[in-house]
Amino acid sequence: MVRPTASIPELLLAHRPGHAMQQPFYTDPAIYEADLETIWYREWLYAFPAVMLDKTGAYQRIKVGVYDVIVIRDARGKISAFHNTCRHRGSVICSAPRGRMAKLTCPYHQWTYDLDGKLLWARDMGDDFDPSQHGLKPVHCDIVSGLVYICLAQQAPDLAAFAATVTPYLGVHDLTAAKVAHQSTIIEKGNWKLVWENNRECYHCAGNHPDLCRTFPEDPAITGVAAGGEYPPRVENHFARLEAAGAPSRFVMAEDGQYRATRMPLLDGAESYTISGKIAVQKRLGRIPFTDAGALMIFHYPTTWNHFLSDHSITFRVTPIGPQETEVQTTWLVHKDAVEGVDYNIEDLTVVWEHTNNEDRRVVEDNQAGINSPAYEPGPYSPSHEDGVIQFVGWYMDRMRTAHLPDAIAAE
Ligand code: 3BY
Ligand code: FES
Ligand code: FE
Repeated sequence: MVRPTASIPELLLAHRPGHAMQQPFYTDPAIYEADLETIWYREWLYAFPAVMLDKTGAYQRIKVGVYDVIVIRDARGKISAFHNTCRHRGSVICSAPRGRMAKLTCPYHQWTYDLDGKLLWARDMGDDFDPSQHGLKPVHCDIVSGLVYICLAQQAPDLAAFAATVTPYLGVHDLTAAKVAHQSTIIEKGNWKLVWENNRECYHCAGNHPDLCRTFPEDPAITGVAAGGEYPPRVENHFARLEAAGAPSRFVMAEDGQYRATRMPLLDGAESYTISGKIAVQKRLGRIPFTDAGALMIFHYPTTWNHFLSDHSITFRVTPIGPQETEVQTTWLVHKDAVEGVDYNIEDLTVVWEHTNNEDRRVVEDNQAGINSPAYEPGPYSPSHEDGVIQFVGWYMDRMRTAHLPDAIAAE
């Protein structure tokens, strides 16, 4: 592959608004590194639903770039996150992706930490050794309506505005009363920004998502970001009906574009993302009084988009693995008392998004492969169908300009 001759500031200045990005943004290891430093190591990152840590000592391990993090529930029920590196000589403490520990014992020399990170025991370290100075290093960790977020920065940005915005929307979905019915983890051979660009439009849906298109409207008003704009009467009526039933629905977006929440109708008569269009889970998760409530869609850059339905909820987590490799983890949540084989079956619950994810993997990989050609030239986005992509690229470019361009130029 041809190495870029341009610097990051030059590439940022060369970006043409309304167009796809220059090739190095999708290919170059130096830009990938800059993405990690500028975005992934600074922003709040969605981890998983809190109900995944259902017992004391249950943990999940999360790797982002060079970081390795343990998220664990302590004896008081508090969920915290720690760097997965022992304060003795640095071994990882948890080597499995998930599990349960009574105490966090390092496998190397058995230094043993409490579930709150405090060092409890270290053998023969001498009289002047101070255990209180050798607790596990904390990682910022917060829970928004049952969804765990972490932040790797020393100083975490504000999460309160996001929490305040989405909490009323999420309340009716009762995510704390959920259990994980299924989880899938796929690797897409494409840059993380291509995964997002693809997610932020449905211009590709009719040509690629036969199963999703049974229930999900291709209408750009549904996926896009016509913020504050006019919605067709069908959508306005849906907002009014759902809000009257106690389910906040109207489109809302962060000032800086990092997140959006909106509850959109599905195709006429459709209730959920199933082949039949009917609900997939008879014992429904959440308190929306009717089944044709559409989908509450929340995204939060750079890690997550979500669909909260009248019967179940689906969260998606994006993790960059390399310049041309991204993990997408999908988690299906159902009511904790819903019984598999009685109230739902995994195949009907998951088939539409398993297919959709696989189709999206293919289009992202094809997109990446074509971009890798020296003949690639950034083309224009559709102003109507791809306004969501323009919005995502705008958010990304803003973050990169703020970090990599001198103030005077970034402000222009
Ligand atoms: O996941 C999303 O946000 C949307 C909905 C369906 C496909 N994608 C464009
Ligand atoms: Fe963990 Fe030695 S590296 S106990
Ligand atoms: Fe798609």
